[in-house]
Amino acid sequence: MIGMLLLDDWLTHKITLCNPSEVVLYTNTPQQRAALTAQMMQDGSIEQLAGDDNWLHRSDPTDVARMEDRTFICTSEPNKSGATNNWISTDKAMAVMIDRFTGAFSGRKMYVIPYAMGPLDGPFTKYGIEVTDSPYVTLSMGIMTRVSPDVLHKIQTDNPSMVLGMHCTGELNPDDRWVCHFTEAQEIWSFGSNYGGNALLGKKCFALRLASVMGFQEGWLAEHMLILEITNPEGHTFALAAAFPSACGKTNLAMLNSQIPGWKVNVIGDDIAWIRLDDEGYLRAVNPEFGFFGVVPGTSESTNPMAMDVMSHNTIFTNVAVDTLGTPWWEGKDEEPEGDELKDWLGVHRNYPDSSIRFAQPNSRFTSPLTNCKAISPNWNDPQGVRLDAILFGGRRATMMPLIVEAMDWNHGVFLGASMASQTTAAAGGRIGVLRRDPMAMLPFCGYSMCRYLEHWINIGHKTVHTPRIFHVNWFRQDADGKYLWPGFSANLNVLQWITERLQGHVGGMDSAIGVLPIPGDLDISTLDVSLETMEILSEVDAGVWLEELKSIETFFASLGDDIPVELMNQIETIRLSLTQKA
Ligand code: SAT
Ligand code: MN
Repeated sequence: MIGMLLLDDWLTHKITLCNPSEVVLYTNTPQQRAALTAQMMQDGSIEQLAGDDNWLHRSDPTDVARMEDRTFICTSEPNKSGATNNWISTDKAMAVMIDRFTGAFSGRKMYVIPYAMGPLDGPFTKYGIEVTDSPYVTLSMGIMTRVSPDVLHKIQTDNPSMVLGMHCTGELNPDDRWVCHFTEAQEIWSFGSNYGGNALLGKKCFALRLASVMGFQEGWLAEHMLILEITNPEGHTFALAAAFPSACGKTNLAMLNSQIPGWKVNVIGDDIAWIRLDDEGYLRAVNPEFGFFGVVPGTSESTNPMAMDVMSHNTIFTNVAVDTLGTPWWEGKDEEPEGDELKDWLGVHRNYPDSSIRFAQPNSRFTSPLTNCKAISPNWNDPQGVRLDAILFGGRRATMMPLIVEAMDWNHGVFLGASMASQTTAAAGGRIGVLRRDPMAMLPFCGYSMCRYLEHWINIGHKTVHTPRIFHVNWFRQDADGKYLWPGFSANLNVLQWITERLQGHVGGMDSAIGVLPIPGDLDISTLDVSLETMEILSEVDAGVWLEELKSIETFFASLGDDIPVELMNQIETIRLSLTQKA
């Protein structure tokens, strides 16, 4: 991290290193944005789509998701990064980066982007500079983070510490792709990928990996969580944060379209929450981001009408297909494209329909400003954030995990988060559909030791006075034929309803070995096509299966290091005892 006074020196050094043809200080003014867009249309890196201010970018075919095996935590001493991160020494990583960046901007423009993470005058807001050679990254940063002349002015007058980020497109060679986090200096160097979390350095690199380290040092939490507010017919509003791995429905839940009269859901964020303890002992959450970077395939008027509206204007699409009218198209859109031909995500003309190919890349995305969302909370830009009433954890689990379970207390809740597991998706490189444990959905995003991180979670909860209640949800349980048992999407509101009723003390619960389950009939399904028998299956806890699950959790915890918090190990013993007594 560096203050403004040293920034000039830093930048001068980087200009000499990278040797650009021109340096552009990008503050996202309408003129700058228009000029950049025009230039990108000309060089072919975007094309205009139908509608108001909609654009399509095609990434390199090898560069379509985060690459966890090319993502590094770099510290001076080994093992500080913990068992779950790829570690390289600061010296080695910096030598590789200096080598890659030397002269790498020759003949290209260097964009220098000052940005803020969080509301401009917020006490918890942090600042960064991203240097990049990519116009696409520059344009996207202008949507995903706060970039403006005001932000530049703030940086120049207040001289805050800043996270510095270097990004270079390079050859886009998958084997020479590097996303390096220097957690001691709080610097990011990213080479060889222009995709989302690899290249928009404010997002996962700063707001999660580096911020998790800051949070550990400063006593707060940087989390892979959506933030929403739910209001009941009496006008009582509850704030919830929820952690799910990438592409498990965070955006859909955050933009939930209430079908139940009198209930409403407002979104504050769909991916990242910075959470702090306030003076009265509440946990407060802000969304440090300024936009949505959501998965497109599967989004339709029936699954997420709000997202459909969000991406109807001022949006950059990445890797979707496009029809002859310039309307974007993707699998699961539930609308036929115009004509019998589509350009697929690679830009190749293809006959439509053709069930043997994917027209849109499975991890294709939309990048839109938060303010596009009609369901944005009135508190979305509150510099103090919102007080959290509940925290949700969840994953994609075909079996055994109930629809909803409430933790007995904070430590048990942290255990539910720590033992979270999910079938992998297309959001990250690698195999799809494999079960992997992903504590708090932070496995790819925690910038230090997972054991220390979990201990930090335990400690923060114990400092709260008004402790948020913790729940675990699973929308993805399937029957023997692989059919989802729960309708998901807008039906998830019925689950949120039960949560608010628990918070108000209006409903009881059934104690089980793994947590508190809804009493049959309490979770209202009258608006849904779900039977009571299905609800029973969705609340089933099979002792034999769970005893096996505990073994697998134990093995996983051991893989995190030998200093897993004793509070979490104790949870395993308590649950095992309870299961064996019941079995
Ligand atoms: O590419 S990103 O990491 O920004 C999106 C995601 O996987 O959540
Ligand atoms: Mn994410």
